[in-house]
Amino acid sequence: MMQKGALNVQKIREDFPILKRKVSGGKQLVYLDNAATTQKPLAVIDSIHDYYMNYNSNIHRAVHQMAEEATLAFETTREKVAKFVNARSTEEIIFTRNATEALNLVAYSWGRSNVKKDDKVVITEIEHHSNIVPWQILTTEKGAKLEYIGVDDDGYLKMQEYKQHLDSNKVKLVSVTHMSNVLGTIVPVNDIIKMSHERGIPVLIDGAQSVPHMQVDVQKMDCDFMAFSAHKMLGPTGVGILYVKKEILEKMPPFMGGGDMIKEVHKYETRYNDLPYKFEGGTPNIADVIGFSAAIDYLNDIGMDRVREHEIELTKYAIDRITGVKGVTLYGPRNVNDRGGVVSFNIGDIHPHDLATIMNDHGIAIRSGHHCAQVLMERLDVSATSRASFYIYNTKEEIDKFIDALDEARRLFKI
Ligand code: 7TS
Repeated sequence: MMQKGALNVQKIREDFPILKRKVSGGKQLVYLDNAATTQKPLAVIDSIHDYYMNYNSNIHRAVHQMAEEATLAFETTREKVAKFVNARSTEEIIFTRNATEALNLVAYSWGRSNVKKDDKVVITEIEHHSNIVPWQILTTEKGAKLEYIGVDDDGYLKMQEYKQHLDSNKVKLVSVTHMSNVLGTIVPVNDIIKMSHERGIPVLIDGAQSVPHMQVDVQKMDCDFMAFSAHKMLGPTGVGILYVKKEILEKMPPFMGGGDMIKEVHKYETRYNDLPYKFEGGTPNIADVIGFSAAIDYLNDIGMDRVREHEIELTKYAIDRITGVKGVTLYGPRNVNDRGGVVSFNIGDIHPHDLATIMNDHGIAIRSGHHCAQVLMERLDVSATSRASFYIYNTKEEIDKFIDALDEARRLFKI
């Protein structure tokens, strides 16, 4: 049953045993690295344990009872995923290892058969490396061009540049993140998709940072492809999801050949399996896909609107407090309605790794570095930033601890 009102964070925290952990010689853990990966509730851990303890079997093959149970549990997750993002059917949901593999699947399968010499693939300056490198590989191989939509100083995409790219007539694909993992910027994907479709160009959405944090509806958005990862939304590692509109998927050649993706194999030819299995060669990550089901149930029980509300509240609080700390440079939009729960910053000339080390001494886990977004780092003219990122179990008290530690670092470095 979906809950109502503000989140009962203390109750939620009870479901995450790891949050009780002490680190750095007895300090209470404050986990603020959720954009990298989130913690897992007991229900997810138990579900994986239950699979290995009670019905471990390969799927889609044998007729014995345990194989049927495993297949059913695996396919139940697919149904839940389809519903979670409002796909038309489970045929449109492909399991991969992570968002990176999902993005690469599109580049290798759809990209290789559709992108030709002198065509353009349009991405943005705020992309994660996983939505840059596959397109560099593809465009280099094909003699095609990779073009960027720039980002302005407030962290918003330069939509005028996007229009100019579209007007150049050679664009074959637009691939953009829904939410920046550094700036937090929520990209106006509806406008991007609409403008692109007016010219018959498909759009791939990197939903790795959006699907875990807000309601995402692929039909409403009308994206053609969307990639995301289970591990960033309470689920296990090793499970990625690729959504593709069925009419596009039907025309795509397979990504990897092997078991499970075939119907019949003869000496020199193969008939491929039905959708989506045609794109799932080899034994998949059965245990973790099954575990992901419990993560989706958990998020559904809370309701994605409430997840988003909680993060808006935390982000607003964090931005208000951090802007009061002397020497801080904050990146990304100031309006919390335009951003997710990711706060990237620098303070004086403290190297982010030094800051993260000081934070760690206080038991606080934040991320420092380029966040796999070096193109954006170049645009911001920095080599690295520090980043705090939030989820359903984080509290304002934890943000207070983070600000206190930041203040202490500032005093230590005499800023
Ligand atoms: N796209 C975005 C926007 C991401 O933030 C990430 C991971 C990926 C793709 C790749 O996801 P994966 O599951 O295939 O690794 N982002 C981060 C991060 O910000 N810190 O660690 C991983």
